[in-house]
Amino acid sequence: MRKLSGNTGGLKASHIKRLENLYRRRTPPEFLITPEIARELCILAMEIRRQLGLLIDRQGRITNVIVGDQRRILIPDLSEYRTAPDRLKGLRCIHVHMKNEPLSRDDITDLTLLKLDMMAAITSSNDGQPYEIHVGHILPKSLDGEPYRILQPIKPGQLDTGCLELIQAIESELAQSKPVRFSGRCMERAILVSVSTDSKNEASDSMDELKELAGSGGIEIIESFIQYRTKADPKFYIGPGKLEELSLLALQRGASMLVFDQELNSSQIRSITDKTDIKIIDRTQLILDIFAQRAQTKEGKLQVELAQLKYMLPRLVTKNTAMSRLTGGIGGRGPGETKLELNRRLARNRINQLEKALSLVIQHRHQQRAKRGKKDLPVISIIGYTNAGKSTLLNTLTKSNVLAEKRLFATLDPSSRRLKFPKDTEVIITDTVGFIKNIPKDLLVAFRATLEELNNADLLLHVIDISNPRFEDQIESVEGILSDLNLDKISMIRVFNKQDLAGKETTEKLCRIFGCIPISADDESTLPPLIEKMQHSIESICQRR
Ligand SMILES: Nc1nc2c(ncn2[C@@H]2O[C@H](COP(=O)(O)OP(=O)(O)OP(=O)(O)O)[C@@H](O)[C@H]2O)c(=O)[nH]1
Ligand SMILES: [Mg+2]
Repeated sequence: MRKLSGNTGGLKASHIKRLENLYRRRTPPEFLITPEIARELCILAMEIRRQLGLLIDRQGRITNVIVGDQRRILIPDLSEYRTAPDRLKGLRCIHVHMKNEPLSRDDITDLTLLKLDMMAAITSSNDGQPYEIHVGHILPKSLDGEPYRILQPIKPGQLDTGCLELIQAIESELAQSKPVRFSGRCMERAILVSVSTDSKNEASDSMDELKELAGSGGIEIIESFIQYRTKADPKFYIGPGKLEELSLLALQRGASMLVFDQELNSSQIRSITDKTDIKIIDRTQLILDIFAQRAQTKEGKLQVELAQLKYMLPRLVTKNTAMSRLTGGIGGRGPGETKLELNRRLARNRINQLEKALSLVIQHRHQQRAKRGKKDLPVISIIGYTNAGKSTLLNTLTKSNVLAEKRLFATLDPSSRRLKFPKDTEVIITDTVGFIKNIPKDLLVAFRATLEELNNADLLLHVIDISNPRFEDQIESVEGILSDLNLDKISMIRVFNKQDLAGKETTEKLCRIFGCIPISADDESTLPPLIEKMQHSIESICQRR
C-alpha cells in the first residue's frame, strides 16, 4: 500500500514527483535507512520547509511518504497493517526534524501507541546534509518505568545498525507474554479499566464484580485499574495519558483487550480505537458475551443474539475498523459470532428476523402450556442476584440436578420442578436467570419473555447471598428490576443464603434486622423453616384466589 499523505498543497509538481520517486527506493535489511535516502529526504525537507517522513516495512520497502508541517508529521491511519496483540506494526517511521531536536513527545506517543517497529528523527546540518539520527523503540518490559528506549544519536555513517535484528529481538521478547492456550482454546487476556466519579468504595466494589464477570467469561485478568475523575473525559472516557499507558502495558504484558466497567458510546469507542491498537469492550458487552456462551435453548439463543445486535447496532462504526474489533467480543464466541460481522442494514434485517422467530417460539410455548391443561398448581419462582444460590436451592428442595456453579450467570434458561410440601400441597417451583446491577437494557428487553414468565408466579423466593459484602446493594438491584418489570406486587419471601459462610452471629444479627429466613441452600437440614413459611404463604394465597 503506497500512500503520499499529509498536506501536499503548495508543493511544486517537481517536488511531488521527487516524493513519489521515493517509492522506488529500498533499504537493505541491515540498514535503518540508507544514507542516500536519508540525504535525499533532508534535501527535500529543506526545500519544502516542512517535516518529511517515510514509513518503511520489514522488507525495506517504503510504504508511505508523509508531508508534515514545520513542527510535526501526522502518521496516517495504519489500520490495514493491524497486527496481533503481541506484535509490532511491522513499520518503522523515519522523518526529518527541521531543527536540531531529538525525538519529541509526539514522536514517542506515535511510537508507542501505534506500536511502530522504530521511530527515528534525522536532524540536518546547515548545508542540508543529515547530521544525526535519533532513534527510539518500544521496550518489551519496562525496567525503569519508561516503556521505550531512546538510543544514543547515531551518525549517518552508522546507519547499518542491524535494525531488523533489534526489531526481531524485541518481538520475540514480546511474544513471551503471549496468551496461554487453555484446553485447546486461546484464553483472552485483559486489562480491566474503570473510570469512576463515585466514591472509592463503590468503584472498587464494582471492579470486584467486573473481575468476577471476567472470570466467568473465561478471561484471564492481567491488571485492573481505576481512574478517579470529577468527570469522564468527553472524548476517550478515560484520561488520554492513561489510555496511552494502558495500551502500552497491554502490549508489554500480552493483553489482547481493555474491558471498561462503564458503558461506552459509539463516539468514545471510535476515538479510543482510532488512537490505540487494542480491542475494547465494555461491561455490557462482557455480560452479553457470557450470556452468548451459556445460552442452551433455542429461545435463549435467539434472545441473546437479539440483545447483542441491538447493543451493537448503534455502535457499528462504518468509517474505520472498530466494527470488526467490536464485534469480536471476548474471542467472538456464542451464537452471534459470525452473524455479527454484518453491516448495519443486514443487522437490522437480522433483528427483524430474530424478533419474529422469538415471538413464534414464545407463542408455541404458550400453546404447549395450554395443551398440558390447566393443572392450576401454584407457582413459586426463585429469583435473586447472580450466584446467590438459586439453582442450588431448587436442587436441594426438589432433589434434582440443575447446573449450579461458582460463576456468574450459570443459569440462563429457566427450569421448573414439582415440589410436594409435607402437608401434601403441590407446587411448581422455577429457577430463573440471575439479576445483576446495571443490567444491560437490551438484555432486559430481549429477556422480557423469560422474565414475563415470572408474572405467573404466586410467590417469589428472593435468594440473597449474605456472605457477599455487597448483598445490600444486590437486594436493591434485584428489587429495583422487579419493580421495573411490574412484578413488585407479587408476594415475596426474602431468604438469606450461605449462612454457613457468613457465620452464625452475623447471620442472626442480619436476620433480626432484615426479618429474613436464614438457610444454607446446599444443606437440607437448614431448610424446614423456609419450607414451612412457603407452605403457609401458598396456603393463604390459594385461599385468596
Ligand atoms: N457455602 C455455600 N455455598 C453455596 C450455598 N448455596 C450455593 N452455594 C454455592 O454458590 C455457587 C452459586 O450457586 P448457584 O446455585 O449456581 O447460584 P445461582 O443463583 O443459581 O447463580 P446463577 O444461575 O449464576 O444466577 C455454587 O458454587 C454453589 O455451590 C450455601 O448455602 N453455602
Ligand atoms: Mg442458577
